[in-house]
Amino acid sequence: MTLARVGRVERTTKETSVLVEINLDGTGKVDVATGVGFYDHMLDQLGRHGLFDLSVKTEGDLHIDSHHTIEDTSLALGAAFKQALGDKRGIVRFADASVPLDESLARVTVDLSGRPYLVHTEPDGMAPMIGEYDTTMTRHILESFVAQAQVALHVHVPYGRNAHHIVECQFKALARALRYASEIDPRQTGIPSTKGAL
Ligand SMILES: [Mn+2]
Repeated sequence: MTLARVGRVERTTKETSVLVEINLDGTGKVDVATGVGFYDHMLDQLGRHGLFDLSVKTEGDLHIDSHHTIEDTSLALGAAFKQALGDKRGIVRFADASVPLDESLARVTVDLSGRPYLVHTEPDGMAPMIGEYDTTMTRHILESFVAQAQVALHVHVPYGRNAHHIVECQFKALARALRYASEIDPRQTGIPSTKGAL
């Protein structure tokens, strides 16, 4: 009997209150409300294309700006993802995914390594805002996720023009890469590391 691969993280500070629940073996059922419309749209992509069941509820200090709300949600999401992976027995571990969105392309490579590392590139000269979403937050979201999920993550957008497309293809490719890397490999009976631990 395998344990359910679920994570639940509550994170409360003076700036935000976040609750994230994730089931890695879900069907892409998503219920997200952060108060930042475009970010909700991105988390929706993450759940649907990752085939995770994902619930995110954040109440943040949006009267200041959306920074804390976005960052703290990503920290909690990373922590919940790590919790859901458990000891990583039987997982695929490494994966990559390329996803185009019209004129933009994202390439994401991940190692569920236990070590946080982010490499991120995207085109210069992006529009600064998408609705209430500051486009410089994409890297901050990835940094925050990586720090808590403890994964090595490489995200590249070699080309793209529309800011909405550039950001959205990154979340879609991230979803796919996380899904493939976290899937159970039927031939993998142990923890996929020569160290014996991840
Ligand atoms: Mn910050």
